[in-house]
Amino acid sequence: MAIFDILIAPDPGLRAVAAPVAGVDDEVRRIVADMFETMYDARGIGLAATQVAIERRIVVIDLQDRDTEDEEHPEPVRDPHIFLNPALTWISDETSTYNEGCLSIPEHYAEVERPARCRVTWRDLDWVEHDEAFDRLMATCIQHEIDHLNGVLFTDHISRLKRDMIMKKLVKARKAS
Ligand code: GNR
Ligand code: NI
Repeated sequence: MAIFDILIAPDPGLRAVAAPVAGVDDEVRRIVADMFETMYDARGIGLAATQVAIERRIVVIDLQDRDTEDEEHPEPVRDPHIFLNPALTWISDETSTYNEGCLSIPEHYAEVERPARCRVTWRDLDWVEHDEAFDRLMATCIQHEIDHLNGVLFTDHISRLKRDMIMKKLVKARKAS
């Protein structure tokens, strides 16, 4: 197991369009395991392979809040979801707004309006096909992650003024570090 480095915007790698996974082998299984380790370490609720410089259509999500650890239960409760080649097949007209964050845009958050519900097809590690509708935070998160696979960031969905402000601060923070 290993923790990947996460690309930080405006890294051009975040604009890559990822290629479909052709099948599951040990390499894909290792990437998924390391993506979970990376996501849990960074305390994110989702991670797309694009964010760790792997241009493959692989997403991991775990919406469990990170504060399930306590004295009686030292291990956090996990609810891991794996999506290989996820595709949106339907989006609702109704929208919802979440205050989104992104591990590739650290310490910046913005209200993002997206379709409130969506339908997604994907494959799992046994190469079984799935087709499910999602709402609430899962709908927002899977759309955020599929955006990453297409080189799109949440800042592409907000006003240019807010986007430019965030990007300027990210460039400044990088220069300072
Ligand atoms: O950790 C994350 N939180 C989050 C909050 C609202 C909407 C989407 C997300 S995904 C983000 C992790 C990440 O950057 N995934 O690509
Ligand atoms: Ni993100």
